[in-house]
Amino acid sequence: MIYFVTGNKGKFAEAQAILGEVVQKNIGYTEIQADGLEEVAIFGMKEVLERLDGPVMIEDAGMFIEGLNGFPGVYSAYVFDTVGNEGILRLMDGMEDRKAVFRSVVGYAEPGSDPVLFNGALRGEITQEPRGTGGFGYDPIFEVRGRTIAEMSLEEKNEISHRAVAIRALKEWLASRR
Ligand code: ITT
Repeated sequence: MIYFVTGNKGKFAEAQAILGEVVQKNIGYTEIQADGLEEVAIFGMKEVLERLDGPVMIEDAGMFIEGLNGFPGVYSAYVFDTVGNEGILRLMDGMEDRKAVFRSVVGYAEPGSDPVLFNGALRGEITQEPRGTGGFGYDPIFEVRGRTIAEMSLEEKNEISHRAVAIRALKEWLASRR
């Protein structure tokens, strides 16, 4: 069993559908203010390894909007909690370039071993209006080939998502060691 340290149920459900053997641990960890998701994940891994005895994983994600020079990026959680999807749409009012990318960094480690990181990305566009009721976070305003992620089932999201790519890379890495 792998302990997945996250407070986000949606993330956990997506990870469980891919990995199977995971347990959610909602114990939190310090998300440092850094320029990249990798740094946040490396710092977080050290902290969770000190507190849990067993294989552990964390995942740090963010949405990077090209026309806003990568905003909200590493501040995605703060921006979502403060102004949310409506705030993003207002900020982008009248903007033509709506390209954006979701990025995911998964950190994994076992006690006494060095953490390993896996990356995933999903390119898409920010919609004009929120659509759909599935997923979580920015999913209703993030469109891929005509549909928002919130209009997809969990299975469909897992076929393409940033998180699924990173978690499948972890899964393959684990299998290659057996
Ligand atoms: P943790 O406890 O795992 O940190 P979190 O929800 O704080 O959970 P992140 O810091 O990784 O997760 O996420 C940053 C923000 O981006 C947060 O507001 C999420 O809702 C949002 N987000 C992350 N992954 C997403 C996805 O797949 N679809 C839509 N929004 C996502």
